[in-house]
Amino acid sequence: MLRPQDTATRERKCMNGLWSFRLDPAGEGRTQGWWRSRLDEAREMPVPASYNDIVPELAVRDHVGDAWYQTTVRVPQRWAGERIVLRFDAATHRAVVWVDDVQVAEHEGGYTPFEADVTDHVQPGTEARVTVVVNNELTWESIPPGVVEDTPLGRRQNYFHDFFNYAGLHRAVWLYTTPKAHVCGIAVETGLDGGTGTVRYAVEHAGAAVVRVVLRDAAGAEVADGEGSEGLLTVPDVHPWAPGDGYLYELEAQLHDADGGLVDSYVLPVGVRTVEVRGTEFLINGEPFYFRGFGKHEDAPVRGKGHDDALMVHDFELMEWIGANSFRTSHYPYAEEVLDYADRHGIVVIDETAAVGMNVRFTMHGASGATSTYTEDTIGSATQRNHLQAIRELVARDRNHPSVVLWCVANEPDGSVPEARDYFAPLFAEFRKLDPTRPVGLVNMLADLPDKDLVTELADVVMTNRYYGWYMQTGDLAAAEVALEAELRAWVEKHHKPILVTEYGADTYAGLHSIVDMPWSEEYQVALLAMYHRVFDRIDAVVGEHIWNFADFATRPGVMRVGGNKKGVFTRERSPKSAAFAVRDRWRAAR
Ligand code: GCB
Repeated sequence: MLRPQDTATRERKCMNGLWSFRLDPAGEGRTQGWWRSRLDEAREMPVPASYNDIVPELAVRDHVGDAWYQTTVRVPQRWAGERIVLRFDAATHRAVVWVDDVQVAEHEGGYTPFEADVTDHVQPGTEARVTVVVNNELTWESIPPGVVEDTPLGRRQNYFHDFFNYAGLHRAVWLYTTPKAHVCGIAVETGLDGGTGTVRYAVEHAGAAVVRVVLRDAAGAEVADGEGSEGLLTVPDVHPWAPGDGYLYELEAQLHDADGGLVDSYVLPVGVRTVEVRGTEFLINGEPFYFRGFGKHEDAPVRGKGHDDALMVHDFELMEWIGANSFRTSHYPYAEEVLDYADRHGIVVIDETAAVGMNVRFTMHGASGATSTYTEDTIGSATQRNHLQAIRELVARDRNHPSVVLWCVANEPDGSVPEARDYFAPLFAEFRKLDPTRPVGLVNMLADLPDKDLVTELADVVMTNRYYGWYMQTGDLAAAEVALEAELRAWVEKHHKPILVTEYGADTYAGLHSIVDMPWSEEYQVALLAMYHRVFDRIDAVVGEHIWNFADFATRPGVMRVGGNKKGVFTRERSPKSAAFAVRDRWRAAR
Protein backbone atom coordinates (compact mmCIF):
# COMPACT_ATOMS: atom_id res chain seq x y z
CA MET A 1 0.00 0.00 0.00
CA LEU A 2 1.44 3.34 -1.07
CA ARG A 3 1.88 6.16 1.43
CA PRO A 4 -0.07 9.35 0.73
CA GLN A 5 1.97 11.93 -1.18
CA ASP A 6 1.77 15.45 -2.51
CA THR A 7 2.68 15.23 -6.18
CA ALA A 8 1.75 17.01 -9.39
CA THR A 9 -1.52 15.05 -9.33
CA ARG A 10 -2.17 14.34 -5.63
CA GLU A 11 -2.77 16.28 -2.45
CA ARG A 12 -3.02 15.24 1.18
CA LYS A 13 -4.36 16.72 4.36
CA CYS A 14 -3.02 15.51 7.69
CA MET A 15 -5.75 14.98 10.28
CA ASN A 16 -3.45 14.79 13.32
CA GLY A 17 -4.36 16.93 16.30
CA LEU A 18 -6.82 16.81 19.17
CA TRP A 19 -9.76 14.49 18.59
CA SER A 20 -12.81 13.85 20.80
CA PHE A 21 -12.35 10.66 22.75
CA ARG A 22 -14.45 8.43 24.94
CA LEU A 23 -13.81 5.05 26.50
CA ASP A 24 -16.61 2.52 26.24
CA PRO A 25 -16.07 0.10 29.15
CA ALA A 26 -19.62 -1.23 28.93
CA GLY A 27 -19.33 -1.82 25.17
CA GLU A 28 -22.46 0.23 24.38
CA GLY A 29 -21.24 2.42 21.58
CA ARG A 30 -21.67 -0.04 18.75
CA THR A 31 -25.29 -0.83 19.65
CA GLN A 32 -26.14 2.76 20.47
CA GLY A 33 -24.55 4.04 17.25
CA TRP A 34 -22.11 6.53 18.76
CA TRP A 35 -20.84 7.42 15.29
CA ARG A 36 -24.21 8.97 14.37
CA SER A 37 -23.71 12.18 16.33
CA ARG A 38 -21.16 14.11 18.33
CA LEU A 39 -19.53 11.93 20.97
CA ASP A 40 -21.12 12.64 24.33
CA GLU A 41 -19.02 13.01 27.47
CA ALA A 42 -15.90 13.19 25.36
CA ARG A 43 -12.50 14.41 26.48
CA GLU A 44 -9.75 15.64 24.16
CA MET A 45 -7.13 13.16 23.00
CA PRO A 46 -4.03 13.78 20.89
CA VAL A 47 -3.56 11.86 17.65
CA PRO A 48 -1.10 10.26 17.22
CA ALA A 49 -0.57 8.84 20.71
CA SER A 50 -1.51 5.91 22.87
CA TYR A 51 -4.35 7.06 25.08
CA ASN A 52 -3.20 5.00 28.09
CA ASP A 53 -0.79 7.44 29.77
CA ILE A 54 -2.41 10.70 28.68
CA VAL A 55 -4.97 10.58 31.48
CA PRO A 56 -3.70 9.91 35.03
CA GLU A 57 -6.32 7.24 35.78
CA LEU A 58 -5.86 3.51 36.10
CA ALA A 59 -9.24 3.00 34.42
CA VAL A 60 -7.83 4.62 31.29
CA ARG A 61 -4.41 3.00 31.45
CA ASP A 62 -5.84 -0.49 31.93
CA HIS A 63 -9.04 -0.08 29.90
CA VAL A 64 -10.10 -3.24 28.04
CA GLY A 65 -12.38 -2.91 25.04
CA ASP A 66 -13.56 -0.14 22.73
CA ALA A 67 -12.30 3.42 22.69
CA TRP A 68 -14.00 5.98 20.45
CA TYR A 69 -12.30 8.79 18.58
CA GLN A 70 -14.05 11.47 16.58
CA THR A 71 -13.15 14.56 14.60
CA THR A 72 -14.43 16.67 11.77
CA VAL A 73 -12.52 17.48 8.64
CA ARG A 74 -13.29 20.06 5.99
CA VAL A 75 -12.83 18.57 2.56
CA PRO A 76 -11.23 21.20 0.34
CA GLN A 77 -13.56 22.60 -2.31
CA ARG A 78 -10.83 22.16 -4.91
CA TRP A 79 -10.94 18.38 -4.42
CA ALA A 80 -14.22 18.15 -6.40
CA GLY A 81 -13.78 15.52 -9.11
CA GLU A 82 -10.88 13.79 -7.37
CA ARG A 83 -10.88 10.38 -5.74
CA ILE A 84 -10.74 10.99 -1.97
CA VAL A 85 -9.21 8.49 0.42
CA LEU A 86 -9.18 8.30 4.22
CA ARG A 87 -6.09 6.55 5.57
CA PHE A 88 -5.01 5.41 9.03
CA ASP A 89 -1.31 4.67 9.35
CA ALA A 90 -2.18 2.46 12.35
CA ALA A 91 -5.01 1.78 14.80
CA THR A 92 -4.06 -0.61 17.59
CA HIS A 93 -5.21 -3.40 17.57
CA ARG A 94 -8.29 -3.15 15.34
CA ALA A 95 -10.75 -0.51 14.24
CA VAL A 96 -13.99 0.31 12.50
CA VAL A 97 -14.34 3.70 10.79
CA TRP A 98 -17.40 5.74 9.85
CA VAL A 99 -17.68 8.88 7.75
CA ASP A 100 -20.83 10.62 8.98
CA ASP A 101 -23.31 7.73 9.20
CA VAL A 102 -21.59 5.33 6.82
CA GLN A 103 -19.15 2.60 7.81
CA VAL A 104 -16.20 2.89 5.41
CA ALA A 105 -13.47 0.65 6.83
CA GLU A 106 -12.70 -2.16 9.22
CA HIS A 107 -9.20 -3.43 9.98
CA GLU A 108 -7.52 -6.08 12.11
CA GLY A 109 -3.93 -5.64 13.28
CA GLY A 110 -2.43 -2.72 15.16
CA TYR A 111 0.69 -1.87 13.19
CA THR A 112 -0.13 -1.72 9.49
CA PRO A 113 -2.08 0.93 7.59
CA PHE A 114 -5.54 0.72 6.08
CA GLU A 115 -7.65 3.06 4.02
CA ALA A 116 -11.05 3.61 2.45
CA ASP A 117 -12.18 5.32 -0.72
CA VAL A 118 -14.62 7.88 0.70
CA THR A 119 -15.29 9.82 -2.51
CA ASP A 120 -18.99 8.94 -2.40
CA HIS A 121 -19.32 9.79 1.29
CA VAL A 122 -17.89 13.30 1.45
CA GLN A 123 -18.79 16.57 -0.21
CA PRO A 124 -15.90 18.85 -1.23
CA GLY A 125 -16.32 22.22 0.44
CA THR A 126 -18.13 20.82 3.47
CA GLU A 127 -17.19 19.14 6.73
CA ALA A 128 -17.34 15.41 7.32
CA ARG A 129 -17.53 13.72 10.71
CA VAL A 130 -15.02 10.91 11.10
CA THR A 131 -15.57 8.41 13.92
CA VAL A 132 -13.31 5.51 14.76
CA VAL A 133 -13.77 2.80 17.34
CA VAL A 134 -10.44 1.29 18.32
CA ASN A 135 -10.41 -1.98 20.21
CA ASN A 136 -7.41 -3.19 22.22
CA GLU A 137 -8.44 -6.74 23.11
CA LEU A 138 -5.90 -9.48 22.58
CA THR A 139 -7.27 -12.99 22.12
CA TRP A 140 -5.95 -16.34 20.97
CA GLU A 141 -6.76 -15.25 17.42
CA SER A 142 -5.04 -11.88 17.43
CA ILE A 143 -1.44 -11.07 16.55
CA PRO A 144 -0.08 -10.74 19.20
CA PRO A 145 -2.21 -13.12 21.28
CA GLY A 146 -3.68 -12.64 24.74
CA VAL A 147 -6.68 -13.59 26.83
CA VAL A 148 -9.41 -11.32 28.17
CA GLU A 149 -10.64 -12.53 31.53
CA ASP A 150 -14.02 -11.66 33.05
CA THR A 151 -13.52 -11.17 36.77
CA PRO A 152 -15.91 -9.96 39.47
CA LEU A 153 -13.99 -6.69 39.33
CA GLY A 154 -14.37 -6.29 35.60
CA ARG A 155 -12.57 -7.37 32.48
CA ARG A 156 -8.82 -7.89 32.66
CA GLN A 157 -6.44 -8.24 29.72
CA ASN A 158 -3.79 -10.92 30.09
CA TYR A 159 -0.97 -11.24 27.57
CA PHE A 160 2.32 -13.03 27.25
CA HIS A 161 4.73 -10.43 25.91
CA ASP A 162 7.00 -8.11 27.83
CA PHE A 163 5.80 -4.64 26.83
CA PHE A 164 2.78 -2.61 27.77
CA ASN A 165 -0.33 -3.16 25.67
CA TYR A 166 -0.60 0.43 24.48
CA ALA A 167 -3.54 1.25 22.24
CA GLY A 168 -5.14 4.01 20.24
CA LEU A 169 -4.40 5.91 17.05
CA HIS A 170 -0.63 5.55 17.15
CA ARG A 171 0.21 7.05 13.79
CA ALA A 172 -0.96 9.73 11.41
CA VAL A 173 -4.42 9.94 9.86
CA TRP A 174 -4.72 11.34 6.35
CA LEU A 175 -7.31 12.49 3.92
CA TYR A 176 -5.83 12.54 0.45
CA THR A 177 -6.66 12.61 -3.20
CA THR A 178 -5.71 10.65 -6.23
CA PRO A 179 -7.03 11.09 -9.72
CA LYS A 180 -9.77 8.63 -10.73
CA ALA A 181 -7.25 6.69 -12.82
CA HIS A 182 -4.38 6.23 -10.41
CA VAL A 183 -1.32 4.29 -9.41
CA CYS A 184 -2.31 1.88 -6.63
CA GLY A 185 0.85 -0.07 -6.05
CA ILE A 186 4.50 -0.21 -7.03
CA ALA A 187 6.95 -3.03 -6.39
CA VAL A 188 10.65 -2.83 -7.15
CA GLU A 189 13.39 -5.43 -6.99
CA THR A 190 16.95 -4.30 -7.48
CA GLY A 191 20.12 -6.02 -8.62
CA LEU A 192 23.79 -5.28 -9.14
CA ASP A 193 26.07 -6.57 -11.85
CA GLY A 194 29.47 -5.00 -11.44
CA GLY A 195 28.99 -1.27 -11.86
CA THR A 196 25.53 -1.65 -13.40
CA GLY A 197 22.37 -1.64 -11.33
CA THR A 198 18.98 -3.01 -12.26
CA VAL A 199 15.53 -2.00 -11.11
CA ARG A 200 12.73 -4.39 -11.95
CA TYR A 201 9.45 -2.60 -11.45
CA ALA A 202 5.76 -3.46 -11.50
CA VAL A 203 3.15 -0.70 -11.36
CA GLU A 204 -0.45 -1.54 -10.49
CA HIS A 205 -3.02 0.97 -11.56
CA ALA A 206 -6.76 1.51 -11.68
CA GLY A 207 -8.40 2.98 -14.80
CA ALA A 208 -7.25 2.97 -18.39
CA ALA A 209 -3.88 4.65 -18.82
CA VAL A 210 -0.43 4.29 -20.30
CA VAL A 211 2.24 3.65 -17.66
CA ARG A 212 5.61 5.37 -17.90
CA VAL A 213 8.39 5.27 -15.37
CA VAL A 214 11.34 7.57 -14.99
CA LEU A 215 14.32 6.85 -12.75
CA ARG A 216 16.27 9.85 -11.49
CA ASP A 217 19.44 9.98 -9.43
CA ALA A 218 19.78 11.91 -6.19
CA ALA A 219 20.68 15.06 -8.14
CA GLY A 220 17.49 14.78 -10.17
CA ALA A 221 19.13 13.68 -13.44
CA GLU A 222 17.19 11.08 -15.42
CA VAL A 223 19.15 7.82 -15.60
CA ALA A 224 16.61 5.41 -17.10
CA ASP A 225 13.02 5.24 -18.24
CA GLY A 226 10.50 2.66 -19.30
CA GLU A 227 7.02 2.17 -20.63
CA GLY A 228 4.44 -0.41 -19.59
CA SER A 229 3.30 -1.59 -16.19
CA GLU A 230 6.28 -3.93 -15.78
CA GLY A 231 9.86 -3.73 -16.90
CA LEU A 232 13.53 -3.77 -16.14
CA LEU A 233 15.59 -0.58 -15.96
CA THR A 234 19.36 -0.61 -16.07
CA VAL A 235 21.49 1.96 -14.32
CA PRO A 236 25.04 2.29 -15.63
CA ASP A 237 27.63 3.50 -13.08
CA VAL A 238 25.13 2.84 -10.35
CA HIS A 239 25.56 4.33 -6.90
CA PRO A 240 24.36 1.44 -4.71
CA TRP A 241 22.46 1.86 -1.48
CA ALA A 242 24.73 0.50 1.23
CA PRO A 243 24.96 0.43 5.02
CA GLY A 244 26.06 3.90 6.05
CA ASP A 245 25.36 5.27 2.57
CA GLY A 246 21.64 5.75 2.08
CA TYR A 247 21.87 6.72 -1.57
CA LEU A 248 18.41 6.84 -3.11
CA TYR A 249 17.17 7.12 -6.66
CA GLU A 250 13.62 8.23 -7.36
CA LEU A 251 11.28 6.16 -9.47
CA GLU A 252 8.43 8.29 -10.75
CA ALA A 253 5.50 6.19 -11.92
CA GLN A 254 3.32 8.19 -14.31
CA LEU A 255 -0.05 7.43 -15.82
CA HIS A 256 -0.84 9.13 -19.13
CA ASP A 257 -4.06 9.43 -21.07
CA ALA A 258 -4.36 8.60 -24.78
CA ASP A 259 -3.26 12.15 -25.69
CA GLY A 260 -0.13 11.90 -23.59
CA GLY A 261 -1.45 14.12 -20.79
CA LEU A 262 -0.25 13.35 -17.27
CA VAL A 263 -3.04 11.72 -15.25
CA ASP A 264 -1.23 10.54 -12.12
CA SER A 265 2.28 10.65 -10.74
CA TYR A 266 3.73 8.85 -7.74
CA VAL A 267 7.35 9.09 -6.64
CA LEU A 268 9.03 6.15 -4.93
CA PRO A 269 12.52 6.35 -3.37
CA VAL A 270 14.59 3.39 -4.58
CA GLY A 271 17.86 2.09 -3.19
CA VAL A 272 19.73 -0.27 -5.49
CA ARG A 273 21.22 -3.07 -3.40
CA THR A 274 21.28 -6.83 -3.03
CA VAL A 275 20.96 -9.11 -0.02
CA GLU A 276 22.09 -12.70 0.15
CA VAL A 277 22.86 -15.39 2.67
CA ARG A 278 25.84 -17.50 1.64
CA GLY A 279 27.11 -20.19 4.00
CA THR A 280 27.52 -18.46 7.34
CA GLU A 281 27.76 -14.99 5.80
CA PHE A 282 25.13 -12.29 5.45
CA LEU A 283 25.96 -10.27 2.34
CA ILE A 284 24.77 -6.83 1.36
CA ASN A 285 25.93 -5.92 -2.17
CA GLY A 286 28.09 -9.04 -2.07
CA GLU A 287 30.01 -7.78 0.99
CA PRO A 288 29.82 -9.48 4.40
CA PHE A 289 27.72 -7.37 6.71
CA TYR A 290 27.92 -7.41 10.52
CA PHE A 291 24.84 -6.09 12.36
CA ARG A 292 25.62 -3.75 15.28
CA GLY A 293 22.64 -2.27 17.02
CA PHE A 294 19.56 -2.93 19.06
CA GLY A 295 16.22 -4.44 19.48
CA LYS A 296 14.05 -1.37 20.04
CA HIS A 297 10.51 -0.45 20.97
CA GLU A 298 8.23 2.35 19.92
CA ASP A 299 7.89 3.58 23.46
CA ALA A 300 8.16 6.85 25.35
CA PRO A 301 6.73 8.60 28.38
CA VAL A 302 3.27 10.15 27.93
CA ARG A 303 2.75 9.25 24.27
CA GLY A 304 3.37 5.50 24.66
CA LYS A 305 3.59 4.10 21.17
CA GLY A 306 2.46 7.28 19.42
CA HIS A 307 4.81 8.20 16.58
CA ASP A 308 6.76 11.41 17.12
CA ASP A 309 9.28 12.80 14.65
CA ALA A 310 11.32 14.52 17.39
CA LEU A 311 11.78 11.27 19.30
CA MET A 312 12.45 9.32 16.10
CA VAL A 313 15.22 11.63 14.94
CA HIS A 314 16.69 11.75 18.45
CA ASP A 315 16.78 7.94 18.60
CA PHE A 316 18.49 7.76 15.21
CA GLU A 317 21.00 10.42 16.30
CA LEU A 318 21.76 8.40 19.43
CA MET A 319 22.23 5.29 17.30
CA GLU A 320 24.66 7.23 15.13
CA TRP A 321 26.44 8.55 18.24
CA ILE A 322 26.88 5.05 19.61
CA GLY A 323 28.02 3.61 16.27
CA ALA A 324 25.02 1.33 15.54
CA ASN A 325 24.39 0.36 11.93
CA SER A 326 21.11 -1.53 12.32
CA PHE A 327 18.09 -2.36 14.48
CA ARG A 328 15.18 -4.78 14.66
CA THR A 329 11.60 -3.54 14.71
CA SER A 330 10.92 -5.65 17.80
CA HIS A 331 8.13 -6.67 18.26
CA TYR A 332 5.88 -5.24 15.51
CA PRO A 333 6.14 -3.18 12.31
CA TYR A 334 7.24 0.38 13.10
CA ALA A 335 5.90 3.61 11.63
CA GLU A 336 6.74 4.11 7.96
CA GLU A 337 8.52 7.35 8.83
CA VAL A 338 11.09 5.20 10.66
CA LEU A 339 11.80 3.04 7.62
CA ASP A 340 11.98 6.08 5.35
CA TYR A 341 14.56 7.60 7.68
CA ALA A 342 16.54 4.34 7.74
CA ASP A 343 16.48 4.27 3.93
CA ARG A 344 17.83 7.82 3.68
CA HIS A 345 20.57 7.24 6.25
CA GLY A 346 21.77 3.77 5.31
CA ILE A 347 20.57 2.10 8.51
CA VAL A 348 19.88 -1.63 8.15
CA VAL A 349 16.55 -2.96 9.43
CA ILE A 350 15.20 -6.36 10.45
CA ASP A 351 11.45 -6.06 9.95
CA GLU A 352 9.32 -8.09 12.37
CA THR A 353 5.62 -8.96 12.50
CA ALA A 354 3.64 -8.42 15.70
CA ALA A 355 3.72 -12.16 16.50
CA VAL A 356 5.18 -12.17 20.00
CA GLY A 357 4.25 -14.12 23.12
CA MET A 358 3.15 -17.31 21.34
CA ASN A 359 4.35 -19.76 23.92
CA VAL A 360 2.08 -21.07 26.67
CA ARG A 361 4.90 -23.11 28.18
CA PHE A 362 6.86 -19.95 28.93
CA THR A 363 4.99 -18.05 31.61
CA MET A 364 7.39 -15.36 32.78
CA HIS A 365 5.36 -12.53 31.27
CA GLY A 366 1.93 -14.06 31.92
CA ALA A 367 0.39 -17.52 32.23
CA SER A 368 -2.73 -18.49 30.29
CA GLY A 369 -3.55 -21.75 32.02
CA ALA A 370 -3.25 -23.57 28.69
CA THR A 371 -0.69 -26.36 28.42
CA SER A 372 -0.20 -26.66 24.64
CA THR A 373 0.66 -23.69 22.47
CA TYR A 374 -0.70 -24.88 19.14
CA THR A 375 -4.30 -26.12 19.44
CA GLU A 376 -7.60 -24.93 18.02
CA ASP A 377 -8.33 -23.40 21.44
CA THR A 378 -5.06 -21.51 21.61
CA ILE A 379 -2.71 -20.63 18.71
CA GLY A 380 -4.73 -22.33 15.96
CA SER A 381 -5.87 -21.92 12.39
CA ALA A 382 -7.64 -18.61 13.08
CA THR A 383 -4.43 -17.18 14.57
CA GLN A 384 -2.50 -18.49 11.60
CA ARG A 385 -4.91 -16.77 9.19
CA ASN A 386 -4.38 -13.45 10.96
CA HIS A 387 -0.63 -14.07 11.01
CA LEU A 388 -0.64 -14.71 7.25
CA GLN A 389 -2.62 -11.54 6.70
CA ALA A 390 -0.16 -9.61 8.89
CA ILE A 391 2.67 -10.93 6.71
CA ARG A 392 0.88 -9.90 3.51
CA GLU A 393 0.27 -6.41 4.84
CA LEU A 394 3.86 -6.10 6.05
CA VAL A 395 5.38 -7.11 2.73
CA ALA A 396 2.94 -4.91 0.81
CA ARG A 397 3.89 -1.94 2.99
CA ASP A 398 7.65 -2.45 3.34
CA ARG A 399 8.92 -4.37 0.33
CA ASN A 400 10.36 -1.32 -1.38
CA HIS A 401 12.53 -0.18 1.53
CA PRO A 402 16.20 -0.86 0.81
CA SER A 403 16.90 -0.64 4.56
CA VAL A 404 14.84 -3.78 5.17
CA VAL A 405 17.17 -6.73 4.59
CA LEU A 406 15.53 -9.51 6.59
CA TRP A 407 11.95 -10.46 7.48
CA CYS A 408 11.23 -11.84 10.93
CA VAL A 409 8.20 -14.15 11.19
CA ALA A 410 7.84 -14.07 14.99
CA ASN A 411 9.62 -13.44 18.26
CA GLU A 412 10.20 -16.35 20.61
CA PRO A 413 7.32 -18.66 19.78
CA ASP A 414 7.19 -22.17 21.23
CA GLY A 415 9.65 -23.71 18.80
CA SER A 416 10.38 -27.17 20.07
CA VAL A 417 7.07 -28.98 19.65
CA PRO A 418 6.30 -30.67 16.32
CA GLU A 419 3.15 -28.57 15.76
CA ALA A 420 5.37 -25.49 15.58
CA ARG A 421 6.62 -26.63 12.19
CA ASP A 422 3.07 -27.03 10.86
CA TYR A 423 2.18 -23.61 12.14
CA PHE A 424 5.28 -21.83 10.81
CA ALA A 425 6.10 -23.57 7.52
CA PRO A 426 3.23 -21.86 5.62
CA LEU A 427 4.25 -18.49 7.09
CA PHE A 428 7.83 -18.81 5.86
CA ALA A 429 6.46 -19.93 2.49
CA GLU A 430 4.21 -16.89 2.29
CA PHE A 431 7.08 -14.47 2.93
CA ARG A 432 9.18 -16.20 0.28
CA LYS A 433 6.35 -16.27 -2.26
CA LEU A 434 5.62 -12.57 -1.80
CA ASP A 435 9.27 -11.53 -1.67
CA PRO A 436 11.88 -13.91 -3.05
CA THR A 437 14.62 -11.27 -2.62
CA ARG A 438 15.00 -11.22 1.15
CA PRO A 439 16.03 -13.87 3.67
CA VAL A 440 13.48 -14.86 6.30
CA GLY A 441 14.12 -15.67 9.94
CA LEU A 442 12.41 -16.33 13.24
CA VAL A 443 13.76 -15.31 16.63
CA ASN A 444 14.05 -18.27 18.98
CA MET A 445 13.96 -18.28 22.76
CA LEU A 446 16.23 -19.58 25.46
CA ALA A 447 14.37 -22.86 26.05
CA ASP A 448 14.69 -23.78 22.36
CA LEU A 449 18.30 -24.93 22.40
CA PRO A 450 19.90 -26.35 19.24
CA ASP A 451 19.04 -29.91 20.22
CA LYS A 452 15.36 -29.06 20.90
CA ASP A 453 14.42 -26.37 18.39
CA LEU A 454 12.37 -27.55 15.39
CA VAL A 455 11.75 -24.32 13.45
CA THR A 456 15.14 -22.77 12.75
CA GLU A 457 15.55 -25.26 9.93
CA LEU A 458 12.86 -23.28 8.08
CA ALA A 459 14.89 -20.07 8.36
CA ASP A 460 17.75 -18.61 6.32
CA VAL A 461 19.56 -17.35 9.40
CA VAL A 462 19.69 -18.35 13.07
CA MET A 463 18.18 -15.58 15.19
CA THR A 464 18.53 -16.08 18.88
CA ASN A 465 17.75 -14.17 22.09
CA ARG A 466 20.04 -15.20 24.92
CA TYR A 467 20.21 -14.18 28.57
CA TYR A 468 23.16 -16.11 30.01
CA GLY A 469 24.38 -14.10 32.97
CA TRP A 470 20.93 -12.63 33.51
CA TYR A 471 18.04 -15.12 33.72
CA MET A 472 20.53 -17.99 33.99
CA GLN A 473 23.94 -17.94 35.70
CA THR A 474 22.72 -14.71 37.29
CA GLY A 475 25.74 -12.76 38.48
CA ASP A 476 28.19 -15.44 37.30
CA LEU A 477 29.65 -14.14 34.08
CA ALA A 478 32.41 -16.75 33.98
CA ALA A 479 29.86 -19.58 33.86
CA ALA A 480 27.69 -17.60 31.48
CA GLU A 481 30.58 -17.15 29.05
CA VAL A 482 31.19 -20.90 28.88
CA ALA A 483 27.48 -21.68 28.35
CA LEU A 484 27.01 -19.00 25.70
CA GLU A 485 30.00 -20.07 23.66
CA ALA A 486 29.03 -23.74 23.81
CA GLU A 487 25.53 -22.97 22.61
CA LEU A 488 26.55 -20.71 19.74
CA ARG A 489 29.02 -23.34 18.54
CA ALA A 490 26.24 -25.93 18.65
CA TRP A 491 24.10 -23.75 16.32
CA VAL A 492 26.98 -23.48 13.85
CA GLU A 493 27.47 -27.22 14.00
CA LYS A 494 23.79 -27.98 13.46
CA HIS A 495 22.78 -25.47 10.77
CA HIS A 496 25.87 -23.85 9.29
CA LYS A 497 23.92 -20.62 8.83
CA PRO A 498 24.76 -17.05 9.89
CA ILE A 499 23.90 -16.37 13.53
CA LEU A 500 22.34 -13.13 14.63
CA VAL A 501 22.14 -12.66 18.36
CA THR A 502 18.99 -10.60 18.29
CA GLU A 503 18.82 -10.00 22.06
CA TYR A 504 21.25 -10.08 24.97
CA GLY A 505 21.42 -7.75 27.92
CA ALA A 506 20.87 -7.06 31.57
CA ASP A 507 18.32 -4.97 33.45
CA THR A 508 20.17 -1.99 34.82
CA TYR A 509 18.91 0.59 37.25
CA ALA A 510 20.57 3.83 36.18
CA GLY A 511 22.59 5.18 39.09
CA LEU A 512 23.11 1.84 40.85
CA HIS A 513 26.81 1.03 41.14
CA SER A 514 28.87 -1.91 42.32
CA ILE A 515 32.55 -2.85 42.38
CA VAL A 516 31.84 -6.59 42.15
CA ASP A 517 29.58 -8.24 39.53
CA MET A 518 26.16 -7.23 40.84
CA PRO A 519 23.08 -7.60 38.63
CA TRP A 520 21.12 -4.36 38.14
CA SER A 521 24.25 -2.19 38.53
CA GLU A 522 25.58 -0.14 35.63
CA GLU A 523 28.92 -1.94 35.93
CA TYR A 524 27.27 -5.34 35.57
CA GLN A 525 25.58 -4.31 32.33
CA VAL A 526 28.98 -3.16 31.00
CA ALA A 527 30.66 -6.40 32.05
CA LEU A 528 27.88 -8.63 30.72
CA LEU A 529 27.88 -6.96 27.31
CA ALA A 530 31.69 -7.16 27.15
CA MET A 531 31.49 -10.88 27.92
CA TYR A 532 29.04 -11.47 25.04
CA HIS A 533 31.25 -9.44 22.72
CA ARG A 534 34.29 -11.56 23.58
CA VAL A 535 32.34 -14.67 22.65
CA PHE A 536 30.95 -13.19 19.41
CA ASP A 537 34.46 -12.23 18.36
CA ARG A 538 35.57 -15.85 18.71
CA ILE A 539 32.85 -17.28 16.42
CA ASP A 540 32.97 -16.44 12.72
CA ALA A 541 29.35 -17.42 12.06
CA VAL A 542 28.09 -14.68 14.38
CA VAL A 543 27.12 -11.92 11.96
CA GLY A 544 25.35 -9.59 14.29
CA GLU A 545 24.84 -8.28 17.78
CA HIS A 546 21.62 -6.52 18.73
CA ILE A 547 21.62 -5.50 22.37
CA TRP A 548 18.34 -5.72 24.24
CA ASN A 549 17.33 -2.92 24.44
CA PHE A 550 18.09 0.49 23.00
CA ALA A 551 16.14 2.17 25.83
CA ASP A 552 14.18 1.22 28.94
CA PHE A 553 10.51 0.68 28.13
CA ALA A 554 7.12 0.26 29.74
CA THR A 555 5.76 -3.14 30.66
CA ARG A 556 2.79 -4.12 32.70
CA PRO A 557 3.51 -4.39 36.44
CA GLY A 558 5.52 -7.41 37.55
CA VAL A 559 7.92 -8.41 40.30
CA MET A 560 10.73 -8.71 37.71
CA ARG A 561 10.10 -5.20 36.36
CA VAL A 562 11.01 -1.98 38.14
CA GLY A 563 8.87 0.68 36.51
CA GLY A 564 9.23 -1.30 33.28
CA ASN A 565 12.00 -3.25 31.58
CA LYS A 566 15.35 -1.65 32.39
CA LYS A 567 17.60 -3.39 29.87
CA GLY A 568 18.08 -0.16 27.95
CA VAL A 569 21.54 1.14 27.22
CA PHE A 570 19.68 4.46 27.45
CA THR A 571 16.98 5.21 30.01
CA ARG A 572 13.43 5.69 28.82
CA GLU A 573 14.18 9.44 28.74
CA ARG A 574 17.24 8.63 26.58
CA SER A 575 20.01 9.40 29.09
CA PRO A 576 23.03 7.18 28.59
CA LYS A 577 23.90 4.52 31.15
CA SER A 578 27.58 3.60 31.57
CA ALA A 579 27.12 0.82 29.01
CA ALA A 580 26.36 3.38 26.30
CA PHE A 581 29.96 4.65 26.46
CA ALA A 582 31.45 1.16 26.53
CA VAL A 583 29.37 0.01 23.57
CA ARG A 584 30.23 3.20 21.71
CA ASP A 585 33.94 2.45 22.09
CA ARG A 586 33.44 -1.01 20.56
CA TRP A 587 31.11 -0.07 17.73
CA ARG A 588 32.90 3.11 16.71
CA ALA A 589 36.22 1.25 16.62
CA ALA A 590 34.62 -1.36 14.35
CA ARG A 591 33.51 1.20 11.76
C1 GCB B 1 12.96 -11.58 25.51
C2 GCB B 1 11.88 -10.94 24.72
C3 GCB B 1 11.72 -9.47 25.03
C4 GCB B 1 11.86 -9.24 26.52
C5 GCB B 1 13.23 -9.70 26.96
C6 GCB B 1 13.46 -9.51 28.45
O1 GCB B 1 13.49 -12.59 25.17
O2 GCB B 1 12.00 -11.14 23.35
O3 GCB B 1 10.49 -9.03 24.55
O4 GCB B 1 11.64 -7.90 26.86
O5 GCB B 1 13.38 -11.05 26.67
O6 GCB B 1 13.95 -8.47 28.84
O7 GCB B 1 13.14 -10.43 29.20
